[in-house]
Amino acid sequence: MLKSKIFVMFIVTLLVAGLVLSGCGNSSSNSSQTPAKQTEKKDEGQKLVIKLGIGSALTSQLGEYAVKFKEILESKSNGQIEVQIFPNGQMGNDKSMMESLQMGTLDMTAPSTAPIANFIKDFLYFDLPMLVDDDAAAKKLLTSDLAKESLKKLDSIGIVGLDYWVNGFRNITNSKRPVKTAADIKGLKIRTMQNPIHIDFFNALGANATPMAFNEVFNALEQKVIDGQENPISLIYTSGFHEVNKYVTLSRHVFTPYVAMISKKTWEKITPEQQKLIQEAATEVANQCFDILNAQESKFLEDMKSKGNVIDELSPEGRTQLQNTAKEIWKKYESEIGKDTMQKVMSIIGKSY
Ligand code: TK8
Repeated sequence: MLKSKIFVMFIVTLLVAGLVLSGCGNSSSNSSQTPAKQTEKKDEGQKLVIKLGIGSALTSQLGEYAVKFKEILESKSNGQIEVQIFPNGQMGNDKSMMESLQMGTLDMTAPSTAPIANFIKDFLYFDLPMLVDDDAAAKKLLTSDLAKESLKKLDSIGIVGLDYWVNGFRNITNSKRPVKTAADIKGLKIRTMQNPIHIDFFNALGANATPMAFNEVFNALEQKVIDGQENPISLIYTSGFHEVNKYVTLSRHVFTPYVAMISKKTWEKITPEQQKLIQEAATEVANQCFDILNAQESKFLEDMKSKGNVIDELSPEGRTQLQNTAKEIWKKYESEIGKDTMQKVMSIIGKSY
């Protein structure tokens, strides 16, 4: 009797151990941050490892793009290329990750165009406020020859631009009050991206624009160093900004893209075949961005409503005020962006100014 009991326990122990071991195996192969298993590395000396750093969480739209990119590239290369994702600004902020690409200490990242404009002025036109009204116009701009030419300009700073991924339409959040008009924005201390157009726009609306890197925003909001910030819903939600900012206005005041980019040092080290696979994977992700983003945003918005966030639209009057202020900013930046480029942008999206 005792013997059979011990035997049963022995079998159960073996089964449990087996389950635990196979479970571990699964989770480590799913995890993007686990370094490749040492034994595997030895067998596959040819394997190319691409380190991709992003500023936001794996659950954000950019996180989902990064995971898609990894899946596509690893499967297309039959496992000969491995993508390791470092989310949450672990590898630095947009600016410092770009600098790491220049030095060759990080392979890939995808910053917003706003901080890119500090390296290459040509990217400034993307951040003009109240310019892009809907997904259709955004798609036209992102797939235009003008946008493709801008990507090529990254070459001069030691970076290869692969394609545009979508950050999205940005919305204002704050802890003080509902924002429906320009008057409601007045006096609010709002974090903006580190880009002169964003800073000028919010200051012109009467806010106290406070530029800072993305990974500092949550703490600054929580400690009330700033009252609010502006970002697409996906980043507001996955960064927890809605937990410290009750009021959300679907202002959609600017549409910002990401640029998926790779270090020129890495690019020149790899084979033309590997380059082709990386380019194709980045473009496949680009083609799926709007679907991924829109699915996330409607889900997150519902959840924010159920958690007690106050979600507003700009009033018609408020929208006109923002549009008028935006037009002043367009004029202000006309010479820096170039009249010719401004005209191209307007004709791509079907607007005049
Ligand atoms: C993430 C940033 C972020 C951007 C910002 O690294 O800074 O507000 O929207 O997505 O690029």
